[in-house]
Order: sequence, then structure tokens, then C-alpha cells
Amino acid sequence: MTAPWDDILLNKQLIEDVVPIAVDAALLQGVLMRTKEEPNASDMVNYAPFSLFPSPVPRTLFEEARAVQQDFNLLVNLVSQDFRFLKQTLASTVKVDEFVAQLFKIYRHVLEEGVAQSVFLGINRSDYMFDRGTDGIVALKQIEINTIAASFGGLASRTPDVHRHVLTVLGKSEEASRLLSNHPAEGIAAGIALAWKLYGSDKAVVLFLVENIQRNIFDHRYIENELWKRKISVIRRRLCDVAERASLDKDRRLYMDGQEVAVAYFRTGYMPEDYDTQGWDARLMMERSQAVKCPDIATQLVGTKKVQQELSRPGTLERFLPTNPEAVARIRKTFAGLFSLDLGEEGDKTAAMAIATPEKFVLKPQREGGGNNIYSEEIKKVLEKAGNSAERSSYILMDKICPQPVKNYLLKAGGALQLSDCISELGIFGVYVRHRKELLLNEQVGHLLRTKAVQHADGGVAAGVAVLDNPFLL
Ligand code: GSH
Repeated sequence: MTAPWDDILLNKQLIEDVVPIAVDAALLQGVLMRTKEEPNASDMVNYAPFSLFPSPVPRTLFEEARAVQQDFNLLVNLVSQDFRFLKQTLASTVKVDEFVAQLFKIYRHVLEEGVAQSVFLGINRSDYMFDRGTDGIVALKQIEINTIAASFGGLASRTPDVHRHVLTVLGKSEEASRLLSNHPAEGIAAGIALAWKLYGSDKAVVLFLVENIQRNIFDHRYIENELWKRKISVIRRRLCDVAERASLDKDRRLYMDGQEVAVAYFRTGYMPEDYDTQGWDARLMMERSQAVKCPDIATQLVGTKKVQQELSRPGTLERFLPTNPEAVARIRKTFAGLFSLDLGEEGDKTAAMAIATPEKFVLKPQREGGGNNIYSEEIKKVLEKAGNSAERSSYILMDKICPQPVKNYLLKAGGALQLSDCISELGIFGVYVRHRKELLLNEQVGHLLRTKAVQHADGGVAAGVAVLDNPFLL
């Protein structure tokens, strides 16, 4: 796909002139991150990585991704309420994956005790790439759905103005005016605010669970500030703070430093490294409480790769959405080939196929946060080493998506300026709120386009690989 600025890309002088303008625009717009050197102080900040130009995206596929988001919200909401399905689906995984096993243990504990939470808030981001088939037809294919700490909705609200400015300076004001506005932070905050209201205690706060290292704080602040605008108080705490200073009252209301918590919004807690023993104690306490967890433990489990793979089995979507064949068709259309590696005949076949043609697949463990997937010859090594041991079932196999590379400049603070062959990943943010069994909100609230150089197989913005971008619809 060609962009209307292809003629400019090789004009070295013009590019060198416009880069500092673009960087200052990003700083002015608040497209910011704390630095590696000072990750917990805002005295010194820098721009978050972004692409110099927006990236061309086929309009029909963009619309397809937006249109299917409410279906995915429905699906996640339903799967999160189906203990039998989750138990069966994750049975092989919990045997070999300590992290998923811990999450599942808490899930079971909470169900056995009786769930105190009555309001449920889902904030997810479904990520896609544009797969170019051998016939040249480009299709939207889901990479994964993030049900915990789906990030960059804040900064993505500010990047359109950066690209508009760059294009205007380069004499492309008509193209600049065609760039979409984007407001995920507002939509995410509206979901949190509704959950807070339904919880029903004016004085209760929204608790952001955050990491020890908080480089991406500005992305959080956009959501926090939207909540403050609605006069909802926000506090930020780490899991260790919760373990040390939070408590439950006799009705299992959650208190943090003496303040009642209405909503606990997780921006940590998706990787094994996020937890020590204290961290797990904190998670259990929160899950047992009445507070609205975003996500609750069941919804976090819905985001595992194993669940993604099992949902693609014939008949499974129909089971969850029996009266909605259109939604089933829209969802299924986005699935790439997904294959089980569980022990047994089916898994043996998958393993043999992957070992024979590893370049066609991605091997995925049950991990979030980026940078965990396995590609090419490495797939062969891992599967040959795992052999017929249970370790094999900690992975799933997925078709490798092959997007058409596009040239762009990726701007990273302190990085060299070079023209790169890039591929993009489109994420759509979804928000839903359920009160007991009743779904009160189900919306698509915006998008996130991230772009990286083709040589990086895996990894997002937080991992330092991809950069923020905007779709230019063609
Ligand atoms: N803890 C950080 C935050 O809350 O901003 C990062 C969270 C994170 O890495 N979230 C993943 C994500 O959305 C989903 S689990 N990553 C997008 C990216 O890094 O490009």
C-alpha cells in the first residue's frame, strides 16, 4: 500500500528538518514517558516512541475491527462466568504453568467462598495484524485479546494531533485533516466511573494497582484525570502496599489506608515477576472483596492463549453465543489458525507440523507483556526438547501472520534516525460493565496503532520495541 507521503521519505534534508518539529509536537501534546534512568520521577521525562508518519491501514479492515469489538466484549463477559469451561480448558495448562495455576487457585478459592463482587468491569484491547495471503488478499487477523492492563489508551488519545502537525508542516494538510480523532482514555474512564457509581459509595476511591517501576505513568494519568474531572478520587498503590496496609471488613469491603475501594484497576499483575508471596496475598484479598476488580481473576484467565485457542474450536463460539450467529461469524473471521499442543494425538500432530515448517507458525506461552513468543528454528528446538512431556501443553501454536511492510521512521529518544521497513498492529479498546447478570454497558471506545521494524518478531511499546502510530485509512 502506498502512502501520499512516499515521495518525501527519501528527502533526507526535509526529514532531518521535520524530526525535531515532530518531537516537540509530541512533547507539547503530552505523548510522554519517564526515562529508563529515572523511571519513578517526573523531573526528567522524554517523548514516548512514535512514528514520524501515520501508517496506511485498509479502511474496510479497520471498520471490521471496530465492528467486532462489542462481540468480543460479549464473549469475554460470558466466558468469564463459565467455571466449567475455564476449568476444562486450562486443566492441562495449570499442571505445567505455575503462574496460571496460582491465578486458578485464587479463582477457585473465591468461587468456593462465594463471590462478593456484584459489579464487573471489563477493559480489554483486541489486537490484530493485516495478513497478506498468498493470493494477495489482505485480511484482519487477531493476534490476541488483552484482558488485563490493556495500555496506551491515554497516549493514543494525543498522537493524532502530532501526526496532523507533521503532515501540515510537510504541506499535506488535506491528509492531516483526514486523520481520525481517538479518545480511548475517555471511554475507559467512563467505564470505570459507571462501575464506581454502581458500587454505590460516594466516598469510595478508585485504586490503580501499579508496578514498582512506573515509566508509563502519563498513560495512566490521562485516565486518572478523567476520573478526577468526574469528582472520583484515585489512589495509586503497589501490590506490596495492599499486602501491608489493606484490609477487609466483615462484609468484605476493601479498605486501603483507611479508604474504601470501589474499583481496583490493575496496571500490574499480569506477569509472574509482578508477584512475590505478599503480592499473591494481596491479590487474594482483593479478589475476595466486594470491590470491582478490573479485571476479576476469571476475566484475566479468559485472556490466556490457551483460552484463545480453545475458543477457535468448531462449535465453541456457538455455545457461548447461541442466538447470535452474526457475532459468531464476525468473531470467527478474525481467527488465525490456532492449534492445541496438549498431550495426545491432536497435540502430536500439531507438534509434528510445527517442527516440519516452523517458519509458518508462532509458538506462544501463557504470558502477557510482550517479548515471550517463539519463532522459526527456535520453535523446533523448544518442541523437540519438550518431546512428549507435559511441558509441551504450556504452549499453543498459531499461524504466523504476514503483513506487508511499509516504510517509516521510528522515533525513539536517543535512537538513530533511519528509514525502516515496518509492520503495524491495530488494537481496539472495548469496555463493558455488568451488574450481577445484567450487561449495562458494552462499547468500543477507540483504537491503538503500534508499529515496529520488521526484524523485531515480538514486543510492544512498553517492551521498547514498537512505537505509537495512527492509522491513515485508505
Ligand atoms: N504496566 C504498564 C502500564 O500499565 O502501562 C505496561 C502494561 C502492559 O505492558 N500492558 C500490555 C499492553 O497493552 C498488556 S498486558 N502492552 C502494549 C505495548 O506495550 O505496546
